[in-house]
Amino acid sequence: MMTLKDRVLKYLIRNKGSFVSGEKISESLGISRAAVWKHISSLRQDGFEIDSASRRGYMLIGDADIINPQIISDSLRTSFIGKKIIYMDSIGSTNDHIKSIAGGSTDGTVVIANEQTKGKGRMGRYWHSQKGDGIWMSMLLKPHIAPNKASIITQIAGAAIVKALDEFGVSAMIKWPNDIILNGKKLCGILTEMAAEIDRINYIVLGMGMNVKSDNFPDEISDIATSLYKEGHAIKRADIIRSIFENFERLYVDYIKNDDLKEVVEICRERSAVIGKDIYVITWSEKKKARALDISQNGDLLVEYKDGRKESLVSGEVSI
Ligand code: BT5
Repeated sequence: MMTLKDRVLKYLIRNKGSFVSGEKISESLGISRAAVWKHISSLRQDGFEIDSASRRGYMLIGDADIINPQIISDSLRTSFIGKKIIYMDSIGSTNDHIKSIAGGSTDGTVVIANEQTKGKGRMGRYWHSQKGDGIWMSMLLKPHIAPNKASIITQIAGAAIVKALDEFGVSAMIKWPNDIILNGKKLCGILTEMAAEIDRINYIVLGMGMNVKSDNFPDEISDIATSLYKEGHAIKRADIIRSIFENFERLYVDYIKNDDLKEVVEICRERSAVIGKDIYVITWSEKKKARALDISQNGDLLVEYKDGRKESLVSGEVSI
């Protein structure tokens, strides 16, 4: 349900750059002039730059770097990804939140938070998600594919993120399977979780965390993490989110509808941060030296160990 404040914002977005009178807004939305004024003040507090002039009314000038469902969906060109956006100022983890509402939510629903207090990485690791600094979001997916075909969704997300960043002149790399790297440091991490029966997926939660405006990181990650800001890019979070949704939907639909991974594999190969490099393959019990050879047609990482044995990794962890 769109709140009245959202409807006022939508009205201003539609008329961005020109004044609309308080009277016109109040008539169109069926609310009092006082209510219009109250919502405008509240939008200003959220960070929207709204000019006002007597007798002319209100004009939206800028939207700073605000993550707002209206701002994101206004020019979004997707058919289901991000069509429903739940925004929270602060939450434990967007992955956990979307899981708690997965049963009653539609395919493509997204939860976005301005801050996560218990952001999660893989295998119980943490994800630093400071307020206002990044994109912390999770998508709910309900594909009709076999559970063993789900791990590639992490690569699809990686390819979509790289493609989205390309649109803003940012050339990032993918460190298989779930890291997006910029200038050798981690810009973004992907956490894919699944609820399934033996032969049926109930749902998949695709979490993405991207450092956008972060200036300082905690000591333990300050050497390995970076942000768009630190690398000299000032891009609005809403614009990146929109582009991720659009690129992801295209690549994801190709896969679940047509079993077509061509573009994804091409991107993952071209932008791989590991192919041709000596890496370590990390398992619960050991850390084995290997050479990353290629990414297969279905997104697996092909490696060759010191003893000449080759392996095709479907998921897992590697370090450079
Ligand atoms: C990941 O795990 O890279 C997956 C991160 C997914 C985060 C998103 S945010 C929205 C959604 N909701 C969640 O709760 N999570 C998802 P992994 O490969 O395990 O990497 C975790 C490691 O990355 C940590 O152990 C740190 O070393 C490092 N790290 C933590 N926070 C970071 C950050 N903000 N930027 C770069 N590196 C970070």
